Amino acid sequence: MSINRRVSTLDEFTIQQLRNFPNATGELSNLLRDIGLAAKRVNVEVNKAGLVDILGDAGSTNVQGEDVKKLDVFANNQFMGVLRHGISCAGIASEEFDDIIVFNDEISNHSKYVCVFDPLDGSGNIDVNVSIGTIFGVYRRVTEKGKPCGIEDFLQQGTKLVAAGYVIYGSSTMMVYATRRGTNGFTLDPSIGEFTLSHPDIRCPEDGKIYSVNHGNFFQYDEGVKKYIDTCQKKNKTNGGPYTQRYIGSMVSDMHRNLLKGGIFMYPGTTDKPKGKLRLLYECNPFAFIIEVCGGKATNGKQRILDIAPGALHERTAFFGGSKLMMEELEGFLLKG
Ligand code: AHM
Ligand code: MG
Repeated sequence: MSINRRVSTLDEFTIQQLRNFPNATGELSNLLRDIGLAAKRVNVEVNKAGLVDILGDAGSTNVQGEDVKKLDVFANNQFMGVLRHGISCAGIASEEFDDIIVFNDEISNHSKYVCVFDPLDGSGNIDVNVSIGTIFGVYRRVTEKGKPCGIEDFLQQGTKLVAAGYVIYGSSTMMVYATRRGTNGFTLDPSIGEFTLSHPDIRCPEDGKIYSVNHGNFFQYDEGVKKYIDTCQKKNKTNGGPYTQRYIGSMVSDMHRNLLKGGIFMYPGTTDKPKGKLRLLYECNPFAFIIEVCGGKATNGKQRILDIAPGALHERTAFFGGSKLMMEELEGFLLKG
């Protein structure tokens, strides 16, 4: 089989994008390619996850005598490793670490960006072969170049994101990333080991018929959320209901499906956890950025997710995001309470 040269690889695409910015240094393109590289390594290990009994369990030694690491730790190390050794990133904040990691070397201190990520979101699903993902966001640092980065580089509002994206390790592996110019999706072609442009200029359908929420928590949700869910289940001429309920329990998979097909994803606060479960920096902000670039909306029920000023690295927030018209219908219910 010959290679189809009409299809751009991730590397080619990011380099082509550079031509739109004559003064660009290429650091963002580099950073995105680094993330693609780490994703390929993680993909190989995720695909072997079902062989854990043969290869050895996490924390044990496998048949080759190597230490086996938990997959989320492995993924974390891969993303941290490529970003540390690349030229574009001054430091990271990861869902896996309590504090930021400042790279603090000559090259990194001169880098323009910092990166936040959840290396393997939904990792509780690994054992049962359900799709999981990596989520990331890129900020331009606000601290002085030439010096180590600091916490203020990471505690920026989502409106300041330069890029955000995710990798879904699913029936095929895809990397999707958004900048203010648009959102593009790349599918990994395993035969050549390259991410290739498969979903150019993704737009989220303005309306949809899928709602995604953990129904088990229904009686712990606010009245407005309960009434909206109730409406989703009813035959309703104005909204075209009843809607279809789809909930994988893996945010990347749920958001990816709804982004392409049209729908709404919700992780509301509950009486036990008023701020819900999802983290603002690593999960909610990147997805809010992506969905907005694609024409949709994301809020915490009271304000736009991207406007929230983060107070702490690991803070959580309720999250509602998806197709514009579905979000507006939901907002009507949340306002009334
Ligand atoms: P994690 O970061 O511990 O993997 O948890 C995040 C995941 C999301 O991917 C998913 O949307 C959510 O947890 C599901 O939670 P729940 O099982 O409470 O519905
Ligand atoms: Mg997570």
